[in-house]
Amino acid sequence: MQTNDEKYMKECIRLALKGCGKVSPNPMVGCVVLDRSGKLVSKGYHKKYGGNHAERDALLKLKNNEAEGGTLYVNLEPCSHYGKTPPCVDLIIERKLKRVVVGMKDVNPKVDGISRLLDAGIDVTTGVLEEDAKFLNRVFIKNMTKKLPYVVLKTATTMDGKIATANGDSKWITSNESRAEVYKMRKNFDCILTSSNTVIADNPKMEHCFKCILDKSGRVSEKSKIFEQGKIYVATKENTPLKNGELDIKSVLKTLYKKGIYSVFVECGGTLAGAFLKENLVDEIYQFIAPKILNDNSGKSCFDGDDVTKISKAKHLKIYETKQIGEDLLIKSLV
Ligand code: AOF
Ligand code: ZN
Repeated sequence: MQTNDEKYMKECIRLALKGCGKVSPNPMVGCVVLDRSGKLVSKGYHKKYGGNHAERDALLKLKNNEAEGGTLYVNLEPCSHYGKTPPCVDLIIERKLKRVVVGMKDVNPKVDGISRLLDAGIDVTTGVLEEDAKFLNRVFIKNMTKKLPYVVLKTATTMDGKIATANGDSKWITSNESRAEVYKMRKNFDCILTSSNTVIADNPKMEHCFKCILDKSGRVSEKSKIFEQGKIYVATKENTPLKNGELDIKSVLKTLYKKGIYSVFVECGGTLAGAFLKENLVDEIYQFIAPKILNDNSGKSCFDGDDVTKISKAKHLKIYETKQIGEDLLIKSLV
């Protein structure tokens, strides 16, 4: 049974999602206002980066006294700082709300809205559908707390986890439909990241506005198709520190973050994918699985690594979505 608070918080999250793809690097936020009799009188959401916050959007639709004694629902702690807009808490206090229900506390260190509301004598309930609120803004949380882009790694494998034969043949493991889905997915990220190995082996075009190639020794030719379009940042040993003789991936991600890249879609072979995973730099995996079995243990695996002798040492992911695409299966999981 869901409570009333949960019902309205769900609505906040639904409204927040309307800002998806338009508010980055800000969080997605939705807001619902009930008047003192408990009637839903206004809704709002954060529509675009730099625009009004959800609470302001919802409250400004009401007459000055219409929310007095009422309840405001919002999936993220209302802000208390002057950013691109004035503090939402000031408006909430001014409009004399009686109660504020919050999904999650803001991870932005500038924000301390809950204590401001409590000081003003407003009742505050926090943590309603907190897990859903955190899942919604997982990119924002990663950016704010780690100062790193959110990383999603894509892989396309046979049912026995192979991405190519031993001599590198990989075209194609998954169906046309899956590959079309990948083209669509790329648009949801600020950057596609790949390795020199992939560029040299497959010569992919990887259409996108911003691409990053990890190419320690400058082996990739500028005549490769990937250079035909979009901006490209090539990480080499000249501009990136090394770790165990390889480019330090975390440094590359830090550099990308400083360039305003908040999310990265990694498409590469088993070597780099394995390194990303081992360094705990992957937030999510999108795995396409084709109904094919290579049946050859010399085939290339999707995640290379060293000997692991105990299953208890395996990375344990959390699947949050599965979908059939053409004849393949797409599994999305949190690492
Ligand atoms: C809210 N509601 O709808 C959003 C919030 O630069 P600004 O003024 O847009 O402030 C951005 C910060 O404000 C952002 O990092 C986050 O902490 C908070 N965003 N807060 O109460 C909203 N978008
Ligand atoms: Zn605000």
